[in-house]
Amino acid sequence: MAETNGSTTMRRLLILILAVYGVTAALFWVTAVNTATLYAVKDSYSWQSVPKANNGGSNNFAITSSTANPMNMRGWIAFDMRGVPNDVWILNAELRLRVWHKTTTDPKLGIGDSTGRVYGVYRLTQPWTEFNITWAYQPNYTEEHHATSPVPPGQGGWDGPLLYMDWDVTALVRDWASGADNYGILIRDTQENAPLYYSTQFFTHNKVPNESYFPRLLVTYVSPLSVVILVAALGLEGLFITTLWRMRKRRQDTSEHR
Ligand SMILES: [Ca+2]
Repeated sequence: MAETNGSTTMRRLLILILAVYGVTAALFWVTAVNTATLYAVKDSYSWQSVPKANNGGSNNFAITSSTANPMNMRGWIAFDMRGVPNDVWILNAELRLRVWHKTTTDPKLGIGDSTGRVYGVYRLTQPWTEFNITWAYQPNYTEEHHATSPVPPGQGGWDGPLLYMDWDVTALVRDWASGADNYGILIRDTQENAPLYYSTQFFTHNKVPNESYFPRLLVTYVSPLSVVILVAALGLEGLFITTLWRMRKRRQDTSEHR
């Protein structure tokens, strides 16, 4: 009989622990973990074949790889990081671009399907302006903490379907948070000068109907203070549960010895 009581107590205790810790974790996630959506503050792209042209006002930009004209194309975007508070811990950062149009296979025209092409995102190390940047006048960038992603299957469009391409840029955004100058990013095909013409066009923040078209950075962060509060809460709850357990045990021992 004592054994049955013991296992019932154990089960109740386990449920209590799971409930208390589960509620705490859920509360923490809802109240302390935030995601900021930062839209592009400037974006532009350039053609290698027209090296002195600026496309800062275009409603799209293309990332292209090709040895033949119009050759390679690269894009540049910047975000205002003031949308993320100082001194927070960045848990995750994701770059998200909405796809307008991808090239599809046409061997006669020397065009390839851009699905699966790997595009890299690199941290810029020099300033630039939206309406001055050109292929001939590009800011430098670093390979450090760069991110890569394959072009997703499917096709985009002005009226949908909604197709996004994402990069995990957590390490790159952490560089900005820890003091690296934020000049924005470069996006380019990691294998430029392809024998076929591969191109993916994305929407920009210019001349598009609304923000759903804009390039964006989704930054998920938590403040160190809320982590301290979480650890303290879990500690106190642990203490509370241990005390309950000890009281139960003592009462049980007393009744068994009667
Ligand atoms: Ca622009």
